[in-house]
Amino acid sequence: MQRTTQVSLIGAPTDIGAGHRGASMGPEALRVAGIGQALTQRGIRVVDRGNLGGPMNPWTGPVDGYRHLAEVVAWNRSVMEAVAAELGQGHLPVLLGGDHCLAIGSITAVARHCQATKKRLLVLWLDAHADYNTSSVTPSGNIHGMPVACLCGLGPPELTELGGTAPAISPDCVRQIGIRSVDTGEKKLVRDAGLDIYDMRYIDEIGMKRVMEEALSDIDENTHVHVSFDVDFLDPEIAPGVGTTIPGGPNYREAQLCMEMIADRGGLGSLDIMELNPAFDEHNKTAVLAVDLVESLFGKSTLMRD
Ligand SMILES: [Mn+2]
Repeated sequence: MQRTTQVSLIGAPTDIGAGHRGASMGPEALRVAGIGQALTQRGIRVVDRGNLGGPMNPWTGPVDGYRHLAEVVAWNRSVMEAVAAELGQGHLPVLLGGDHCLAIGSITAVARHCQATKKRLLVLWLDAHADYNTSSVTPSGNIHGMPVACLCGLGPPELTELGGTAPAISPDCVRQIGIRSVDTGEKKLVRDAGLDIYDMRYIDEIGMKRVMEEALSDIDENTHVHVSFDVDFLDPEIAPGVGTTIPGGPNYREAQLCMEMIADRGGLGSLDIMELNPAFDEHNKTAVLAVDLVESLFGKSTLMRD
């Protein structure tokens, strides 16, 4: 990003697509942890747009394989419109989630913006999960396990066609990093789609540095980089404040390096910070860590180099 680019914070306080209640408190926890001030201190102009509104969580079971589909659609439509409005003004939208189903709205907006401005889109999906479930293979019906599939055209038309036509994106513009939990039926879908997955086994084997070099290798000046940061990407030892903790994630240094290398490469155009769940957190420490990592994503080096 350019130093003069305005960052717009957009809160989406809902857990409509999640399997646990509480991600609805994520936006405020990120504000309490100082997300706005941290970016302002980096010399970035930050405007907090406040929170979007939407339907309450009815907390009902799945219908035809989906929980709360109508409410998920309503929230995603308002996220899509808010993100599109910021991009249209040349701002860098930062979506404060909220559960990860909202990435459907966010990335649909980003994809349409890239199409209109003839930019190439690269989505970096930092997550413990592939989020590539469909109604026929999902164990739970929770739509936060489905956003990547929906964006790639697999899912209910209300979500796959949120931006008008499906698919919103092609699987080959997605790089998934940190993956360590893929459901049985989901594995086949992920393979069939040819998703580019840098799982924890691969990170263990070759290290975060080489993983990020590979994942970022084809970024050029015309690339819009969208980072969709699910806080459960991080190891639960350092980030307990999420609903779906999976052991064996990146540690503090690996996560910092990941963010720093994205920053070094340039091209960041939009960001989601998702699934932070204060109900599971300890004195807001996961929110503080997320803010720390976002600072690195915006160019604050933890090393003695600047
Ligand atoms: Mn996720």
